[in-house]
Amino acid sequence: MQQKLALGAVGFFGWWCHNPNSTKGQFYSRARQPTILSKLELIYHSSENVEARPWPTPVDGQWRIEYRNYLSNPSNVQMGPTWVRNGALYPVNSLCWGNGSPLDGKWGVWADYFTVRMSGRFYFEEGVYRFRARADDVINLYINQNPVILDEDASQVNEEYVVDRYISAGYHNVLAEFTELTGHACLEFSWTKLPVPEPPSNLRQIGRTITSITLTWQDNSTDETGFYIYVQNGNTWNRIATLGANATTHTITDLQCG
Ligand SMILES: [Ca+2]
Ligand SMILES: [Ca+2]
Repeated sequence: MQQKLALGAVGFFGWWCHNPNSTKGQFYSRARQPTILSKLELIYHSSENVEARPWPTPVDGQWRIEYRNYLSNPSNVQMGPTWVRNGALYPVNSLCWGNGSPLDGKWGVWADYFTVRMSGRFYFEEGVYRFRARADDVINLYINQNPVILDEDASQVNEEYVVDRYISAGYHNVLAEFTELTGHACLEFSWTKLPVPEPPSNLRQIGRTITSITLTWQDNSTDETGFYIYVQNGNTWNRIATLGANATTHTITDLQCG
């Protein structure tokens, strides 16, 4: 159920701090004097007034975007979200706020020292994906809580990070955490599924001794990073060699007559 609050200009200039474990929300005025508002959990700002409404629950395939302030240093305590919404980023996975506060402060964060936490559960086909990210100031990207990109040097802005990562088929939790320090604020990140290289063909034996065989094959791909050689033992395939790109021959040694 929605509640309309007659906070007017006071609400417009303030920001909200919400404790997710509490049924109370805290409103901070410009002077940072908290006023406890009972049973006010979830907040939405518009240009004319302030409404309380449930923050949306996460939806598969959508970003959940949370804005937060923090106090002058990333290591300091972050405040609760000032604004939460579900949906697409706009433009896709790319946001720039310039030097001012996002949406002139109507999302409750300052021009400096704020974070944007973007999380979602997205479906991936099996494959190798190329993740890219850059930010002014910091972007960290996680898949299933495992770091994919860690932008640990906040003094370097807008450097591009590119990481290739195998992703199994199914839903995976993606988390992108952006941190703005001062000045201009901008971030972009994306992922694309890399094409699968054309498989080799015409595998054949071209030499042998009593303990070895030499194999060759036709290399049909121009975008491979290498070749794996597997040997079948019963129902199990064991990888016995890793070769570089464009390899077309390999000698398997230490064989025993059986
Ligand atoms: Ca900045
Ligand atoms: Ca090749």
